[in-house]
Amino acid sequence: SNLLKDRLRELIPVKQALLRDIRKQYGQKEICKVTVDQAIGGMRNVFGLFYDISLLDSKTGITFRDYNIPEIQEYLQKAKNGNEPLPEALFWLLLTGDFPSDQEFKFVQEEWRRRGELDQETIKFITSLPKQLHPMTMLSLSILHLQKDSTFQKVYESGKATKPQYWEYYYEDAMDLVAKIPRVAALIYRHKYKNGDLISSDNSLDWAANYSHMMGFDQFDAYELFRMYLSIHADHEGGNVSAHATHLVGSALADQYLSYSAGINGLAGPLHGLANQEVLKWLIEIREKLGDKVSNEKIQEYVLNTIREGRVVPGYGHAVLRYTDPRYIHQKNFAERLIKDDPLVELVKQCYHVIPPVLKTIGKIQNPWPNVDAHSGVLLNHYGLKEFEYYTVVFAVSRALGCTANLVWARAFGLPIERPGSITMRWIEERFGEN
Ligand code: CMX
Repeated sequence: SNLLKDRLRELIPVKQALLRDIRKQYGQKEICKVTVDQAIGGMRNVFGLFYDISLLDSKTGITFRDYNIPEIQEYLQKAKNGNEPLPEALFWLLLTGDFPSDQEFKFVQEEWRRRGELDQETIKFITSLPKQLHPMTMLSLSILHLQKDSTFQKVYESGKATKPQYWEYYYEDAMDLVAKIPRVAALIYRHKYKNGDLISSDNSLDWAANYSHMMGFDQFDAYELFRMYLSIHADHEGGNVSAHATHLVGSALADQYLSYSAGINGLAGPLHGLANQEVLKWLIEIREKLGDKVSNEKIQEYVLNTIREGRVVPGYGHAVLRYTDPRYIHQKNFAERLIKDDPLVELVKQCYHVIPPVLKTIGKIQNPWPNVDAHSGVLLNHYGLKEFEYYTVVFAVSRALGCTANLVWARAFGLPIERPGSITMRWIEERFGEN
Protein backbone atom coordinates (compact mmCIF):
# COMPACT_ATOMS: atom_id res chain seq x y z
CA SER A 1 0.00 0.00 0.00
CA ASN A 2 1.02 3.60 -0.46
CA LEU A 3 1.54 4.74 3.13
CA LEU A 4 2.05 8.41 2.42
CA LYS A 5 -0.72 8.84 -0.11
CA ASP A 6 -3.09 6.88 2.13
CA ARG A 7 -2.21 9.12 5.05
CA LEU A 8 -2.87 12.18 2.89
CA ARG A 9 -6.17 10.69 1.76
CA GLU A 10 -7.19 10.49 5.43
CA LEU A 11 -5.91 13.93 6.29
CA ILE A 12 -7.17 15.95 3.36
CA PRO A 13 -10.91 15.84 4.11
CA VAL A 14 -10.18 16.68 7.75
CA LYS A 15 -8.03 19.67 6.83
CA GLN A 16 -10.45 20.77 4.13
CA ALA A 17 -13.23 20.82 6.71
CA LEU A 18 -11.01 22.72 9.12
CA LEU A 19 -10.25 25.32 6.47
CA ARG A 20 -13.95 25.65 5.66
CA ASP A 21 -14.68 26.24 9.34
CA ILE A 22 -11.88 28.76 9.64
CA ARG A 23 -13.28 30.65 6.68
CA LYS A 24 -16.77 30.53 8.07
CA GLN A 25 -15.67 31.75 11.46
CA TYR A 26 -12.90 34.17 10.59
CA GLY A 27 -13.28 34.78 6.86
CA GLN A 28 -14.20 38.44 7.29
CA LYS A 29 -11.58 39.29 9.93
CA GLU A 30 -8.93 41.80 8.95
CA ILE A 31 -5.33 40.52 9.08
CA CYS A 32 -3.51 43.76 8.42
CA LYS A 33 -3.76 47.13 6.74
CA VAL A 34 -1.59 47.79 3.71
CA THR A 35 0.11 51.15 3.34
CA VAL A 36 1.40 52.73 0.16
CA ASP A 37 4.92 52.25 1.52
CA GLN A 38 4.35 48.53 1.90
CA ALA A 39 3.00 48.21 -1.63
CA ILE A 40 6.11 49.93 -2.98
CA GLY A 41 8.45 48.36 -0.44
CA GLY A 42 8.26 44.69 -1.33
CA MET A 43 5.11 43.99 0.73
CA ARG A 44 7.08 43.61 3.97
CA ASN A 45 4.72 42.54 6.80
CA VAL A 46 1.76 42.22 4.47
CA PHE A 47 0.15 38.94 5.42
CA GLY A 48 -1.60 38.04 2.20
CA LEU A 49 -0.55 34.44 1.62
CA PHE A 50 -1.91 31.19 2.96
CA TYR A 51 0.86 28.59 3.35
CA ASP A 52 0.29 25.87 5.90
CA ILE A 53 3.46 23.81 6.07
CA SER A 54 5.95 26.15 7.70
CA LEU A 55 5.95 29.48 9.49
CA LEU A 56 8.63 32.08 10.13
CA ASP A 57 8.77 34.09 13.32
CA SER A 58 10.95 37.18 13.21
CA LYS A 59 12.44 36.36 16.61
CA THR A 60 12.62 32.58 16.79
CA GLY A 61 12.95 31.67 13.12
CA ILE A 62 11.47 28.82 11.15
CA THR A 63 9.12 26.09 12.31
CA PHE A 64 8.22 23.19 10.08
CA ARG A 65 4.64 22.23 10.98
CA ASP A 66 5.22 23.89 14.37
CA TYR A 67 8.55 22.22 15.10
CA ASN A 68 11.75 24.24 15.25
CA ILE A 69 15.18 23.13 14.08
CA PRO A 70 16.41 21.69 17.41
CA GLU A 71 13.14 19.72 17.62
CA ILE A 72 13.43 18.25 14.14
CA GLN A 73 17.00 17.32 14.93
CA GLU A 74 15.85 15.56 18.04
CA TYR A 75 12.73 13.82 16.78
CA LEU A 76 13.28 12.91 13.13
CA GLN A 77 15.01 9.73 12.03
CA LYS A 78 18.79 9.88 11.77
CA ALA A 79 21.37 7.71 10.05
CA LYS A 80 23.11 5.00 12.05
CA ASN A 81 25.72 6.79 14.19
CA GLY A 82 24.48 10.08 12.80
CA ASN A 83 23.19 13.22 14.52
CA GLU A 84 21.41 14.99 11.72
CA PRO A 85 17.79 14.63 10.64
CA LEU A 86 17.11 12.74 7.43
CA PRO A 87 15.21 14.69 4.76
CA GLU A 88 12.97 11.69 4.00
CA ALA A 89 11.52 12.08 7.48
CA LEU A 90 11.23 15.84 7.15
CA PHE A 91 9.28 15.45 3.92
CA TRP A 92 6.79 13.21 5.69
CA LEU A 93 6.48 15.81 8.44
CA LEU A 94 5.99 18.65 5.95
CA LEU A 95 3.30 16.76 4.07
CA THR A 96 1.40 15.30 7.00
CA GLY A 97 2.29 17.29 10.12
CA ASP A 98 3.31 14.05 11.88
CA PHE A 99 6.69 12.63 12.73
CA PRO A 100 6.93 9.45 10.67
CA SER A 101 7.22 6.02 12.23
CA ASP A 102 10.26 4.02 11.10
CA GLN A 103 8.05 2.17 8.67
CA GLU A 104 6.71 5.41 7.21
CA PHE A 105 10.20 6.85 6.99
CA LYS A 106 11.38 3.74 5.12
CA PHE A 107 8.42 4.00 2.80
CA VAL A 108 9.52 7.47 1.64
CA GLN A 109 13.10 6.29 1.31
CA GLU A 110 12.11 3.30 -0.83
CA GLU A 111 9.79 5.38 -3.00
CA TRP A 112 12.55 7.88 -3.72
CA ARG A 113 14.95 5.07 -4.55
CA ARG A 114 12.43 3.54 -6.91
CA ARG A 115 11.63 6.84 -8.60
CA GLY A 116 15.10 8.35 -8.55
CA GLU A 117 16.86 7.04 -11.67
CA LEU A 118 17.06 9.27 -14.74
CA ASP A 119 16.28 8.03 -18.23
CA GLN A 120 18.98 8.14 -20.92
CA GLU A 121 17.34 11.03 -22.72
CA THR A 122 17.48 13.19 -19.59
CA ILE A 123 21.09 12.24 -18.91
CA LYS A 124 21.92 13.18 -22.50
CA PHE A 125 20.07 16.47 -22.16
CA ILE A 126 21.96 17.43 -19.00
CA THR A 127 25.37 16.32 -20.20
CA SER A 128 24.86 18.29 -23.43
CA LEU A 129 24.21 21.60 -21.66
CA PRO A 130 26.83 24.24 -22.45
CA LYS A 131 29.37 24.17 -19.64
CA GLN A 132 29.58 27.93 -19.41
CA LEU A 133 26.01 28.12 -18.10
CA HIS A 134 25.63 28.89 -14.41
CA PRO A 135 24.78 25.64 -12.57
CA MET A 136 21.50 27.17 -11.38
CA THR A 137 20.56 27.86 -14.99
CA MET A 138 21.42 24.24 -15.78
CA LEU A 139 19.29 23.04 -12.90
CA SER A 140 16.30 25.11 -13.91
CA LEU A 141 16.56 23.89 -17.52
CA SER A 142 16.93 20.27 -16.37
CA ILE A 143 13.84 20.48 -14.17
CA LEU A 144 11.95 21.91 -17.12
CA HIS A 145 13.21 19.01 -19.22
CA LEU A 146 11.81 16.54 -16.67
CA GLN A 147 8.41 18.15 -17.16
CA LYS A 148 7.91 15.73 -20.05
CA ASP A 149 7.17 13.12 -17.35
CA SER A 150 4.65 15.20 -15.40
CA THR A 151 1.71 13.05 -14.36
CA PHE A 152 -0.47 16.10 -13.79
CA GLN A 153 0.28 17.56 -17.20
CA LYS A 154 -0.55 14.26 -18.93
CA VAL A 155 -3.78 13.63 -17.09
CA TYR A 156 -4.87 17.24 -17.45
CA GLU A 157 -4.23 17.17 -21.18
CA SER A 158 -6.23 13.96 -21.53
CA GLY A 159 -9.22 15.82 -20.05
CA LYS A 160 -9.61 13.18 -17.33
CA ALA A 161 -8.35 15.21 -14.39
CA THR A 162 -11.02 16.35 -11.99
CA LYS A 163 -10.39 19.03 -9.40
CA PRO A 164 -10.72 16.83 -6.28
CA GLN A 165 -8.00 14.57 -7.70
CA TYR A 166 -5.51 17.25 -8.68
CA TRP A 167 -3.56 16.82 -5.48
CA GLU A 168 -2.89 13.15 -6.28
CA TYR A 169 -1.15 14.06 -9.52
CA TYR A 170 0.76 16.82 -7.79
CA TYR A 171 1.77 14.26 -5.19
CA GLU A 172 3.09 11.91 -7.89
CA ASP A 173 5.04 14.74 -9.47
CA ALA A 174 6.38 15.89 -6.09
CA MET A 175 7.67 12.40 -5.29
CA ASP A 176 9.27 12.04 -8.73
CA LEU A 177 10.82 15.49 -8.72
CA VAL A 178 12.25 15.15 -5.22
CA ALA A 179 13.50 11.63 -5.93
CA LYS A 180 15.30 12.75 -9.07
CA ILE A 181 16.64 16.18 -8.16
CA PRO A 182 19.81 14.95 -6.35
CA ARG A 183 20.75 12.90 -9.41
CA VAL A 184 20.09 15.84 -11.69
CA ALA A 185 22.12 18.12 -9.45
CA ALA A 186 25.00 15.65 -9.11
CA LEU A 187 25.05 15.14 -12.86
CA ILE A 188 25.31 18.89 -13.39
CA TYR A 189 28.22 18.98 -10.96
CA ARG A 190 30.13 16.14 -12.58
CA HIS A 191 29.39 17.43 -16.08
CA LYS A 192 30.43 21.00 -15.38
CA TYR A 193 33.38 20.50 -13.08
CA LYS A 194 34.59 16.89 -13.40
CA ASN A 195 34.77 16.35 -17.14
CA GLY A 196 31.56 14.39 -17.22
CA ASP A 197 33.08 11.64 -15.09
CA LEU A 198 29.75 10.47 -13.67
CA ILE A 199 29.25 8.46 -10.48
CA SER A 200 26.29 6.14 -10.30
CA SER A 201 23.91 6.20 -7.40
CA ASP A 202 24.26 3.89 -4.42
CA ASN A 203 20.82 2.86 -3.33
CA SER A 204 22.03 1.48 -0.04
CA LEU A 205 22.48 5.11 1.03
CA ASP A 206 19.86 7.54 2.24
CA TRP A 207 18.73 10.33 -0.12
CA ALA A 208 21.13 12.99 1.17
CA ALA A 209 24.15 10.70 1.51
CA ASN A 210 23.51 9.37 -1.98
CA TYR A 211 23.62 12.91 -3.33
CA SER A 212 26.93 13.49 -1.56
CA HIS A 213 28.19 10.18 -2.97
CA MET A 214 27.13 11.00 -6.55
CA MET A 215 28.97 14.32 -6.27
CA GLY A 216 32.10 12.42 -5.20
CA PHE A 217 32.16 13.06 -1.44
CA ASP A 218 32.19 9.79 0.43
CA GLN A 219 33.19 10.59 4.00
CA PHE A 220 30.64 9.95 6.73
CA ASP A 221 30.90 13.56 7.91
CA ALA A 222 30.19 14.81 4.39
CA TYR A 223 27.06 12.63 4.40
CA GLU A 224 26.09 14.20 7.70
CA LEU A 225 26.64 17.66 6.26
CA PHE A 226 24.33 16.92 3.35
CA ARG A 227 21.67 15.44 5.66
CA MET A 228 21.82 18.54 7.79
CA TYR A 229 22.04 21.02 4.94
CA LEU A 230 19.19 19.45 2.96
CA SER A 231 16.97 19.43 6.05
CA ILE A 232 17.46 22.95 7.32
CA HIS A 233 17.04 24.64 3.92
CA ALA A 234 13.85 22.75 3.05
CA ASP A 235 11.33 25.51 3.65
CA HIS A 236 11.05 29.06 5.02
CA GLU A 237 7.31 29.78 4.98
CA GLY A 238 5.48 31.05 1.89
CA GLY A 239 6.65 34.61 1.30
CA ASN A 240 10.30 34.14 0.34
CA VAL A 241 11.06 34.41 -3.36
CA SER A 242 11.54 30.70 -4.17
CA ALA A 243 8.50 29.46 -2.23
CA HIS A 244 6.31 32.31 -3.39
CA ALA A 245 7.36 31.98 -7.02
CA THR A 246 6.64 28.24 -6.95
CA HIS A 247 3.30 28.80 -5.25
CA LEU A 248 2.30 31.58 -7.64
CA VAL A 249 3.16 29.67 -10.80
CA GLY A 250 1.47 26.56 -9.40
CA SER A 251 -1.67 28.55 -8.76
CA ALA A 252 -2.11 28.77 -12.53
CA LEU A 253 -2.19 24.93 -12.46
CA ALA A 254 1.29 24.75 -13.89
CA ASP A 255 2.64 21.38 -12.74
CA GLN A 256 5.37 20.85 -10.14
CA TYR A 257 8.20 20.97 -12.69
CA LEU A 258 7.11 24.24 -14.30
CA SER A 259 6.43 25.72 -10.88
CA TYR A 260 9.61 24.65 -9.16
CA SER A 261 11.75 25.69 -12.10
CA ALA A 262 10.37 29.20 -11.49
CA GLY A 263 11.26 28.86 -7.80
CA ILE A 264 14.81 27.87 -8.75
CA ASN A 265 15.12 30.95 -10.96
CA GLY A 266 14.25 33.12 -7.97
CA LEU A 267 16.62 31.25 -5.70
CA ALA A 268 19.37 32.06 -8.21
CA GLY A 269 19.15 35.77 -7.32
CA PRO A 270 22.01 37.21 -5.22
CA LEU A 271 19.66 38.68 -2.60
CA HIS A 272 18.14 35.23 -2.03
CA GLY A 273 19.83 31.84 -2.45
CA LEU A 274 22.85 33.03 -4.39
CA ALA A 275 24.08 34.75 -1.21
CA ASN A 276 25.21 31.19 -0.46
CA GLN A 277 27.98 31.46 -3.06
CA GLU A 278 28.58 35.16 -2.51
CA VAL A 279 29.56 34.59 1.12
CA LEU A 280 32.39 32.21 0.34
CA LYS A 281 33.59 34.43 -2.48
CA TRP A 282 33.63 37.35 -0.05
CA LEU A 283 35.45 35.41 2.70
CA ILE A 284 38.09 34.17 0.28
CA GLU A 285 38.50 37.73 -0.94
CA ILE A 286 39.14 38.88 2.64
CA ARG A 287 41.83 36.27 3.08
CA GLU A 288 43.41 37.07 -0.26
CA LYS A 289 43.50 40.77 0.42
CA LEU A 290 44.22 40.76 4.15
CA GLY A 291 45.94 37.43 4.73
CA ASP A 292 45.50 34.80 7.48
CA LYS A 293 44.76 35.80 11.03
CA VAL A 294 43.15 39.03 10.08
CA SER A 295 42.39 41.44 12.93
CA ASN A 296 38.88 42.41 13.98
CA GLU A 297 39.62 46.02 13.00
CA LYS A 298 40.55 44.97 9.47
CA ILE A 299 37.31 43.02 9.10
CA GLN A 300 35.34 46.01 10.35
CA GLU A 301 37.05 48.19 7.77
CA TYR A 302 36.40 45.62 5.07
CA VAL A 303 32.69 45.50 5.89
CA LEU A 304 32.42 49.27 5.74
CA ASN A 305 34.26 49.29 2.41
CA THR A 306 31.93 46.66 0.98
CA ILE A 307 28.98 48.87 1.90
CA ARG A 308 30.69 52.02 0.65
CA GLU A 309 31.18 50.34 -2.71
CA GLY A 310 27.41 49.88 -2.85
CA ARG A 311 27.59 46.13 -2.25
CA VAL A 312 25.76 44.16 0.40
CA VAL A 313 27.56 42.13 3.06
CA PRO A 314 26.45 38.68 1.97
CA GLY A 315 24.99 36.36 4.56
CA TYR A 316 23.88 39.19 6.86
CA GLY A 317 20.44 40.71 7.18
CA HIS A 318 17.02 39.31 6.46
CA ALA A 319 13.68 40.54 5.22
CA VAL A 320 11.80 38.94 8.14
CA LEU A 321 14.24 37.69 10.79
CA ARG A 322 15.44 40.14 13.41
CA TYR A 323 17.86 37.88 15.30
CA THR A 324 20.49 35.33 14.37
CA ASP A 325 18.97 32.75 12.06
CA PRO A 326 18.57 29.43 13.93
CA ARG A 327 19.77 27.74 10.74
CA TYR A 328 23.03 29.64 11.19
CA ILE A 329 23.26 28.47 14.80
CA HIS A 330 22.60 24.89 13.77
CA GLN A 331 25.45 25.00 11.27
CA LYS A 332 27.71 26.69 13.81
CA ASN A 333 27.03 23.83 16.24
CA PHE A 334 27.71 21.31 13.48
CA ALA A 335 31.05 22.97 12.75
CA GLU A 336 32.00 23.10 16.42
CA ARG A 337 31.23 19.41 16.77
CA LEU A 338 32.93 18.11 13.64
CA ILE A 339 35.42 20.59 12.23
CA LYS A 340 38.76 21.48 13.73
CA ASP A 341 41.34 23.88 12.33
CA ASP A 342 39.70 25.21 9.20
CA PRO A 343 40.74 28.84 8.72
CA LEU A 344 37.57 29.72 6.78
CA VAL A 345 35.34 28.23 9.48
CA GLU A 346 37.32 30.24 12.03
CA LEU A 347 36.84 33.36 9.94
CA VAL A 348 33.06 32.81 9.87
CA LYS A 349 33.13 32.55 13.65
CA GLN A 350 35.16 35.73 13.93
CA CYS A 351 32.77 37.53 11.55
CA TYR A 352 29.86 36.57 13.79
CA HIS A 353 31.44 38.62 16.57
CA VAL A 354 32.70 41.46 14.45
CA ILE A 355 30.10 42.16 11.74
CA PRO A 356 26.80 42.69 13.64
CA PRO A 357 28.12 45.63 15.70
CA VAL A 358 29.36 47.29 12.49
CA LEU A 359 26.07 46.75 10.67
CA LYS A 360 24.21 48.14 13.68
CA THR A 361 25.99 51.44 13.13
CA ILE A 362 24.38 51.65 9.68
CA GLY A 363 20.96 52.83 10.71
CA LYS A 364 18.96 51.55 7.77
CA ILE A 365 19.82 47.86 8.11
CA GLN A 366 16.92 46.20 9.93
CA ASN A 367 18.77 43.06 10.92
CA PRO A 368 22.53 43.03 11.54
CA TRP A 369 22.66 39.31 12.32
CA PRO A 370 23.76 36.41 10.07
CA ASN A 371 21.32 34.36 8.03
CA VAL A 372 21.59 30.75 6.86
CA ASP A 373 23.91 31.62 3.99
CA ALA A 374 26.60 33.09 6.23
CA HIS A 375 27.71 29.62 7.29
CA SER A 376 26.79 27.05 4.69
CA GLY A 377 29.51 27.77 2.12
CA VAL A 378 32.46 27.13 4.42
CA LEU A 379 30.99 23.78 5.43
CA LEU A 380 30.55 22.62 1.85
CA ASN A 381 34.04 23.90 1.09
CA HIS A 382 35.47 22.02 4.04
CA TYR A 383 34.29 18.66 2.74
CA GLY A 384 35.63 19.27 -0.75
CA LEU A 385 32.89 21.12 -2.61
CA LYS A 386 35.13 23.98 -3.69
CA GLU A 387 33.13 25.31 -6.63
CA PHE A 388 31.16 28.00 -4.84
CA GLU A 389 29.23 28.85 -7.97
CA TYR A 390 27.48 25.52 -7.40
CA TYR A 391 26.38 26.12 -3.79
CA THR A 392 22.93 27.42 -4.54
CA VAL A 393 22.18 24.19 -6.38
CA VAL A 394 22.47 22.32 -3.08
CA PHE A 395 20.07 24.87 -1.59
CA ALA A 396 17.67 24.22 -4.49
CA VAL A 397 17.79 20.44 -3.96
CA SER A 398 16.68 21.04 -0.41
CA ARG A 399 14.07 23.70 -1.16
CA ALA A 400 12.35 21.24 -3.52
CA LEU A 401 11.05 19.48 -0.39
CA GLY A 402 9.08 22.44 0.91
CA CYS A 403 8.01 23.93 -2.39
CA THR A 404 6.60 20.69 -3.80
CA ALA A 405 4.98 19.63 -0.53
CA ASN A 406 3.20 22.97 -0.38
CA LEU A 407 1.84 22.58 -3.90
CA VAL A 408 0.32 19.21 -3.02
CA TRP A 409 -1.63 20.99 -0.28
CA ALA A 410 -2.44 23.99 -2.45
CA ARG A 411 -4.23 21.61 -4.80
CA ALA A 412 -5.78 19.60 -1.96
CA PHE A 413 -7.25 22.84 -0.58
CA GLY A 414 -8.40 23.81 -4.07
CA LEU A 415 -6.73 27.21 -3.77
CA PRO A 416 -7.54 29.51 -6.67
CA ILE A 417 -5.24 31.25 -9.11
CA GLU A 418 -3.31 33.99 -7.32
CA ARG A 419 -4.15 37.43 -8.62
CA PRO A 420 -3.46 40.39 -6.31
CA GLY A 421 -4.15 43.90 -7.55
CA SER A 422 -1.49 46.46 -8.41
CA ILE A 423 -1.52 50.24 -8.35
CA THR A 424 0.13 53.12 -10.21
CA MET A 425 1.49 56.47 -9.00
CA ARG A 426 -1.50 58.20 -10.57
CA TRP A 427 -3.81 55.81 -8.70
CA ILE A 428 -2.14 56.73 -5.43
CA GLU A 429 -2.32 60.47 -6.12
CA GLU A 430 -5.94 60.37 -7.21
CA ARG A 431 -6.95 58.28 -4.26
CA PHE A 432 -5.17 60.24 -1.54
CA GLY A 433 -4.58 63.63 -3.21
CA GLU A 434 -7.32 65.59 -1.48
CA ASN A 435 -6.39 64.49 2.05
N1 CMX B 1 24.71 44.56 3.70
C1 CMX B 1 24.56 45.84 3.28
N2 CMX B 1 23.38 46.48 3.24
C2 CMX B 1 22.32 45.82 3.71
C3 CMX B 1 22.40 44.50 4.20
C4 CMX B 1 23.67 43.87 4.17
N3 CMX B 1 23.85 42.61 4.56
N4 CMX B 1 21.18 44.09 4.59
C5 CMX B 1 20.34 45.12 4.35
N5 CMX B 1 21.03 46.16 3.81
C6 CMX B 1 20.50 47.44 3.32
C7 CMX B 1 19.51 47.16 2.19
O1 CMX B 1 20.21 46.96 0.96
C8 CMX B 1 18.66 48.38 2.21
O2 CMX B 1 19.40 49.44 1.61
P1 CMX B 1 18.67 50.51 0.63
O3 CMX B 1 17.57 51.09 1.45
O4 CMX B 1 19.76 51.45 0.29
O5 CMX B 1 18.19 49.71 -0.53
C9 CMX B 1 18.56 48.69 3.71
O6 CMX B 1 19.71 48.06 4.31
C10 CMX B 1 17.32 48.16 4.37
O7 CMX B 1 17.20 46.78 4.10
P2 CMX B 1 16.45 45.79 5.13
O8 CMX B 1 15.06 46.29 5.28
O9 CMX B 1 17.29 45.61 6.33
O10 CMX B 1 16.51 44.42 4.32
P3 CMX B 1 15.58 43.94 3.12
O11 CMX B 1 14.39 43.28 3.69
O12 CMX B 1 15.35 45.02 2.13
O13 CMX B 1 16.53 42.87 2.43
C11 CMX B 1 18.08 41.09 2.37
C12 CMX B 1 16.84 41.66 3.06
C13 CMX B 1 18.34 39.68 2.87
C14 CMX B 1 17.88 41.06 0.86
C15 CMX B 1 19.30 42.01 2.73
O14 CMX B 1 19.51 41.99 4.11
C16 CMX B 1 20.55 41.62 1.99
O15 CMX B 1 20.76 42.06 0.85
N6 CMX B 1 21.45 40.78 2.64
C17 CMX B 1 22.62 40.27 1.99
C18 CMX B 1 22.25 39.15 1.02
C19 CMX B 1 21.84 37.89 1.74
O16 CMX B 1 22.51 37.45 2.64
N7 CMX B 1 20.75 37.28 1.29
C20 CMX B 1 20.30 35.99 1.81
C21 CMX B 1 18.99 36.06 2.54
C22 CMX B 1 18.63 34.70 3.09
C23 CMX B 1 17.64 33.95 2.28
O17 CMX B 1 17.63 34.01 1.05
O18 CMX B 1 16.86 33.22 2.90
